[in-house]
Amino acid sequence: MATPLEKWVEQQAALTKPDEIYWCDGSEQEAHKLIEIGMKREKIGDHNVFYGLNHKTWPNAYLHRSHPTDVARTEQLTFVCHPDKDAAGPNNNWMTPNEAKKLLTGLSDGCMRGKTMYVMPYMMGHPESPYAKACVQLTDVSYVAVSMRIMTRMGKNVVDRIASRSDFFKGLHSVGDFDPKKRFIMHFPDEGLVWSIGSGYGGNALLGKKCFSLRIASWLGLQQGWLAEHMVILGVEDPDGNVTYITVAMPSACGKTNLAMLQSALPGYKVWTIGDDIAWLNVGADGRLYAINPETGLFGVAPGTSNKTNPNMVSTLKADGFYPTLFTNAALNVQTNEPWWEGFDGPVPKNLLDWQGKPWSSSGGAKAAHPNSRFTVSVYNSPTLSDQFDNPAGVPISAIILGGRRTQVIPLVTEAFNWRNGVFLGARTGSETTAAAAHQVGVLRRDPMAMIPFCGYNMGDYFGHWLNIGSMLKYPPKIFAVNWFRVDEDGNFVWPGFGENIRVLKWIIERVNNRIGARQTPIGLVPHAKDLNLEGLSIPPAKIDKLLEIDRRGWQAEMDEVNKFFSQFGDRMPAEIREQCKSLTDQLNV
Ligand code: GTP
Ligand code: SPV
Ligand code: MN
Repeated sequence: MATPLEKWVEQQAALTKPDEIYWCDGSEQEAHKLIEIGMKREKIGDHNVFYGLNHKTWPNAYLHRSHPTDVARTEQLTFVCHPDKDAAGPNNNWMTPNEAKKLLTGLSDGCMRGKTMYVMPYMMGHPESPYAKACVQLTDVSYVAVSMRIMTRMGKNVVDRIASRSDFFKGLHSVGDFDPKKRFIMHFPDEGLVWSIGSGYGGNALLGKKCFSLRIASWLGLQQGWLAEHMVILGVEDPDGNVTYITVAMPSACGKTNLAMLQSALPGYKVWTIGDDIAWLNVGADGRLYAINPETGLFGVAPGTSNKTNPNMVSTLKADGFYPTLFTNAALNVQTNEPWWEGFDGPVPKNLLDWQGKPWSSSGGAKAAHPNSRFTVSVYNSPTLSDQFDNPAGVPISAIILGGRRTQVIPLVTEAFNWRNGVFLGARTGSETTAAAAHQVGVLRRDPMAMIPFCGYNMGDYFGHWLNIGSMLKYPPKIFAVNWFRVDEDGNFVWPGFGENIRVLKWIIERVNNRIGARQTPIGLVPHAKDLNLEGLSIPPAKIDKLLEIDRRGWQAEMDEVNKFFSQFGDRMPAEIREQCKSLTDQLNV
């Protein structure tokens, strides 16, 4: 008798019609076999897409080039298909499940002809964690199979675990013919199903990541009383050896990975990495909030990564680990067969191919590496990996940071008055858009809790859910906002960022431990300049004051935008958040 899993795979194969079906076992040999197949067989047009790199300097590393129209998440083609439109909310594209399935069935008919269908059983979360979820993704490209093996706990044992159950989470993925007009990333939250066609890139194709672990999981969390968030999880060790666990939400390409692996500029402090992108947060029996990272890999932004900004990441990328490391859409130094990107160490190499494999010259003004070029690397390669990474229970969280990329107005750091005010602080967050998604870069948009592209249901309900979680916590974490991205009149970043961000984390930890005071303002608590350790930095005091000032006019304009944003959600916006919004607007207007 076929199991529900086997039946489901058969049905998808009947629709997509692959030449072969291959069940992945997650072994080392298999990863190398899949890479070999990718290097030999996979093509876009008549170009190869997968290449070995110089294994003397970049052990076990490979370069992948995606289709030139397929270089970032496509939010406009991403749908959340609840039966009821209001359940999806104004923050999601929506279709009825029937309509969506009809469309996708048409596009998927025979889409794997001539290809292999890879069946990938994987866990999100440690298998022994009560919070872990068993999933199966199907795909027709080896790049996705190799990437999923780095990003998740993939293996045969997951099939045994699913056994005769039918409640595993399903993902059907095909690159189709890469036609952007036939590209859709569709979610069916009630069925635990993601169906994605036409894209082989990142969050569109690695369905365990944003699709399952945020959009579907956030919906599960709403039903079951937990939170799935776009957050880093890190431990900060102080000079006495005490470790404080913190989660940090920031929109895409706003500094999460860098923060998760921060190399402290202050002696005696050390950051331990648990996650760099996704946190599942559960209320523990002791009334504290516990975080696990469902992933096992880092899908990080390459440009800007160097020994100066993030030495721990360079070590991670160069480690000769068990899993291969993939670079996607980086430039290639043909002389040395090494990857390269803007902001990497040393002078710009002479003989570069750009991210599409064409000879590159700096004179054209175009970047050699795509601005959203990325690496996929195992978190187990990281020298900063926390000893709690595989703890099935997760780590207890003392502070939550909700950030964004803002060149103006938003202070370096702010503390909310309490959890409920923290929910408002997160809800009012905006950020300037980046190259992580296909849209205009540098435009200010509202991005509450960095979840606007990832919340799998109506965001009005989401704020209510955050308030409820707060009521379930006996020891709610303190909530903060940070902004590393203020610029001066010349457009230069005022705050040095990266390893220097430890100075802000130190202030936060001292606030968590009630060791220092803070200045009360209408928008929250901000540091007294004297409480920030700025030793060794050469920022003029006037600039620090600017980073901590309350720009009343700027805030008035900000609250106009926030009011407009909130009003879209009508009555689904909790009354309490609307009242806080009104009260802050009134205080700014006196
Ligand atoms: P996603 O993987 O898209 O979710 O991104 P992320 O939030 O993990 O962002 P990441 O850490 O990869 O950083 C994105 C870009 O911001 C890179 O080019 C970094 O060099 C830059 N960046 C990160 N931290 C800082 C900082 O503290 N200051 C400044 N100025 N830039 C930063
Ligand atoms: C993001 O865009 O937030 C990412 C990259 O982490 S992706 O996996 O493409 O979503
Ligand atoms: Mn992300």
